[in-house]
Amino acid sequence: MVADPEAGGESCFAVSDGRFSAIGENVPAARRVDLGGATVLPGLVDCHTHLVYAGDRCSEHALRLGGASYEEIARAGGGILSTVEAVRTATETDLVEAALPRAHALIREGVTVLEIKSGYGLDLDNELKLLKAIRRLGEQLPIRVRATFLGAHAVPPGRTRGEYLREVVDEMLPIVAAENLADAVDIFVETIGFDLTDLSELAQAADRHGLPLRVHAEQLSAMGASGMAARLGVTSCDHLEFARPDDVAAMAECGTVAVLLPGAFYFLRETQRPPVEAFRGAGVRMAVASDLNPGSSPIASLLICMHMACTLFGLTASEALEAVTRHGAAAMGMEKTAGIVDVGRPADFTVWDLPSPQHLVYQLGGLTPTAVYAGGNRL
Ligand code: DI6
Ligand code: FE
Repeated sequence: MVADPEAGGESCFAVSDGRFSAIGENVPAARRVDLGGATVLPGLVDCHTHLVYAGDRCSEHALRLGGASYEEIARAGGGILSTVEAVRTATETDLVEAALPRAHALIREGVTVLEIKSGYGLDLDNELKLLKAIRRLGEQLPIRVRATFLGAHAVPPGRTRGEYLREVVDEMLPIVAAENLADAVDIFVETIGFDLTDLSELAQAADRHGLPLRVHAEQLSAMGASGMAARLGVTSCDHLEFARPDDVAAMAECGTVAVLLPGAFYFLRETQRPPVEAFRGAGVRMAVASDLNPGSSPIASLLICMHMACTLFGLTASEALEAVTRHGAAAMGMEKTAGIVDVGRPADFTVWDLPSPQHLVYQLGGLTPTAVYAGGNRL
């Protein structure tokens, strides 16, 4: 492949057996593709989505436009629980079919690694159904899909928090792990979700099953979950609008990735921004993801979220690009296998007819790569 002879960077790279095999000036190749001076970037990584769900929450959006808050709707039995009802009546095939167009929208923008969480089942059978749907998407889509078990997303009706967490830890997680249905575990720590004791219990359980933990932390209030989670060894803390200086310090010390989700911030019309300046100053790696879900971020576009990370949160263009490539990969513990063009890595890359990568966060809407390659194959 001949990439960008004028740009002063590497101008050629070779792909063999689905991996980058050489990068340089004049690499040998059996077949050459001239990319005509286009900009080549790594395949994009969307490291935080909930894109397998049924139904929609359009009427809730109308309520929120009329002044109701996300928490008020959740406490009145709407919110996540209304999607849970829709998921429980859907079949695994319904879920796969509903998710496919959303996944394809991301792939068209250049996403080649996609994380998807469960969390709308909230009982054993329905959480397994979601995770199996995610595994099926992984088989059907031409990109890498990673599944995260988010049984601890909300407390189902009629149960106490403690009771339900026991079920997640003692009944669901062992089966999820034994059937290899998840690559990571996640928990929503929030006043309308789970607390710090639950976080520490789930961390121990995930560890026993050899699964990495991630955490939804500090989205709507400051609970200190991100600092504690960092010390517990999670790979990423996600959301983080209310993270405090001691949380940032703990994440810096422990090498935890901060996953910023500007789509949810925008859609919920939040005003408290994550402490980007502090993350930058402390050297915390920042990722950006779509959080694609029906309630707080019905946004099937990682490029729009990158744009919002710049305009709403103050990331620079190059920070936003790293956020959806290397750092997105790191948030999933995939820093060795995704998010960068390097010899030996899977040949996931995107080709753009743009003067520079900065244009990705300049134009809003209507941008697509001219080609997307995953594992060396053109999609
Ligand atoms: N935080 C979020 O933004 C999503 N989950 C979470 O814990 C929202 C999920 C939803 O509202 O359906
Ligand atoms: Fe989320």
